[in-house]
Amino acid sequence: MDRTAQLITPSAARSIAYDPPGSSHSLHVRAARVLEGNWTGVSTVPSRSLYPHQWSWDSAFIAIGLRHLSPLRAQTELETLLAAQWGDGRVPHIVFNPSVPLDAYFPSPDFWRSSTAGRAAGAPRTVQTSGIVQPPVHALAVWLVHRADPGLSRARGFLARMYPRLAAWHRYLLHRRDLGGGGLASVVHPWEQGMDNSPAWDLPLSRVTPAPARSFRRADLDHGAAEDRPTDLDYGRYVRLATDYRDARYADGGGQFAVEDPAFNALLIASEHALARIADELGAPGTARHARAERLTAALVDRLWDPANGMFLCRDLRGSAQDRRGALIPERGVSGLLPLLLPGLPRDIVTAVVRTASGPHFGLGTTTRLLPSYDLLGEAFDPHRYWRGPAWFNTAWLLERGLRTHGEHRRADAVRESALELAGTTDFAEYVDPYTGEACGATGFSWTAALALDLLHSDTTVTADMGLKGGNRR
Ligand code: 9WN
Repeated sequence: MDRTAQLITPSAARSIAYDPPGSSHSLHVRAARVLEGNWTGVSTVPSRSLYPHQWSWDSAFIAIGLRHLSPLRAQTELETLLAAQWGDGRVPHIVFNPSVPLDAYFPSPDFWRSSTAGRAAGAPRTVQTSGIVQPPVHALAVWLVHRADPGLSRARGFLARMYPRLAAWHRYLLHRRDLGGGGLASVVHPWEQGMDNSPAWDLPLSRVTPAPARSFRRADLDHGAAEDRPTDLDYGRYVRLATDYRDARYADGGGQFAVEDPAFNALLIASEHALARIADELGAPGTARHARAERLTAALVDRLWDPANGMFLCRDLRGSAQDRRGALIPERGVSGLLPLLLPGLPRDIVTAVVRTASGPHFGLGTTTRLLPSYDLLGEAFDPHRYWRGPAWFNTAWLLERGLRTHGEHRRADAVRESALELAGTTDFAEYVDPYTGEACGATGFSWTAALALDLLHSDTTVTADMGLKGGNRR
């Protein structure tokens, strides 16, 4: 039923404009093949070589694209992830595939020891997972997947089964992870925020003593170029933070790293809006959730908006002892532009964020081909090293959606065009040099293919807030 031939047919013709010269297949067909090749039967790996398990926010982005090929598969992707949820509500950042050898990825299940070290926090017994989380894109993905085929979704009770899990996930983040006491969720490890080696983490990470290099073996360097990946020093610190968290039985609040991040919280707020729509659909009015999403938007502005920089910044909760709320980290990362996604963002902030994105620090529509992950003028900028400059397709997709949400269609069209073009010319690269578009990291990367599909198939002619506040758009 679900074979590539069937997955690739609908609307394939729409991608013809993005096919590189000499290519015999449309972008739609090629993206579908990537997702087909990375499908394991119950979920999709981000990359066969570099990331051979299921990742949390990857799966949400992947499901958003998969819904255009197979709504059933998209539902299954999210169901598999949420089946590995812990009793305390956290959704783990990796769900391990038991048939993959332990040395294929580091840190492996024997590092995290979820079923023993995570027992008090309610880790599942039947599946091995990591103990940290990733950005909460899931309610948004569930909502968009439902809208792709509401009949199938209702017949399978998709929303009714997902809703309590998503509600518990948001509860975990808003209660156990409100480490700053101001209503926002904190991340306790750079991997949680998803932009692993962003220069925004350099300051908070500088206080962390790295684990000795001989105490672990990186598997990523078997597949990725060392100059495109985080350094050994970064890895030593990632390992120290994860080890300490595990040894504290994954109890929250005690770690050395605690940061409030704008993109993580913006995705949580967008997902709160989505959860409100899901509640409406299930006949339990989501008004209170919409109101909560608006309150969270106000908290985001209150705690992380920096008018002088015209963008949101991260707050380092373990920073200055004098400032009860911690200090804002003076680094411009792409994360600080992504609250544009929020329908309730005040107009003056929208204007300032769009100006910053289009200015010299990010070069949108001027010096860059795709939105860089970090300040082009920042001291730490490196066009090839992971999240320290390269452009990623998930952030481009989020910006495109944000621009459309606020009626910036011309700019959104330009982001869409270049993301589609670069996805095609780089064979769905993991990330690209923001100036030249040269491929970096893995190719055949799942969220690049999935989000290219979504951009190909989403309606660009109407205001697209992804139906978060009402209406019937996909
Ligand atoms: C650690 C899977 C993940 C993405 C992250 C990206 C990278 C892992 C790694 O790959 O992180 O979680 O090994 O570097 O930074 O955003 O989810 O694609």
